[in-house]
Amino acid sequence: MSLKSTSKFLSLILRHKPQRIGIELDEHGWADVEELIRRVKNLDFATLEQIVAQDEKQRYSFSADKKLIRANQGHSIPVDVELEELEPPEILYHGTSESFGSSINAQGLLKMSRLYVHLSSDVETAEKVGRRHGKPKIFLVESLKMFGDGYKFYRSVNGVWLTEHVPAKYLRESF
Ligand code: HQG
Repeated sequence: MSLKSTSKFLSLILRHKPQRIGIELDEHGWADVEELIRRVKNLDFATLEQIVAQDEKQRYSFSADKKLIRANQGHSIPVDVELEELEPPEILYHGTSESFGSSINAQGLLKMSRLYVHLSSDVETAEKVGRRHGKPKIFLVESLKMFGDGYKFYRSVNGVWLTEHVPAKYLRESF
């Protein structure tokens, strides 16, 4: 397996389905490194280190002693990855498919299967995220206004902004 496909498989295990390889995550999303290596074919510690260091989106972190590993964000299973609660910038961006536009305009941004709605601080990243779903469409989120109205925002250690729900009144369509 290439590093990229191994990294994708790790996302599945560490964010969504640890049971797929018969492991459990603790309440903070950590998996035991030795156990993970034992259960994933052709995975060794050096490869894992390389993925943690080089993953294009810095999706994973080791604990200080490198005995544990977790995904930094993106989970669908309920774990508390100790996200940093922060005041957001004035505007954040969400990339989606054009085909979801009218539903999003009606319901706002929902977290769907994940624990949070994922937002980015730059349009380029949002474009890339949107392209995963089809013809991309970008929504601008009036995040500072939301924050002022009491909504909480978090930033994962790899720089993804997260919030539980973005009501439609804080959304603007770009372009
Ligand atoms: C859409 C990737 C209809 C939402 C990315 C999105 C990200 C609605 C889809 C991270 C809706 C959920 C997360 C509504 C939201 N009606 N559709 N009311 N509200 N949606 O994959 O944000 O590469 O769960 O717009 O880079 O696309 O995996 O979320 O299109 O950071 O590390 O429902 O995943 O990171 O899709 O992506 P997802 P996402 P990784």
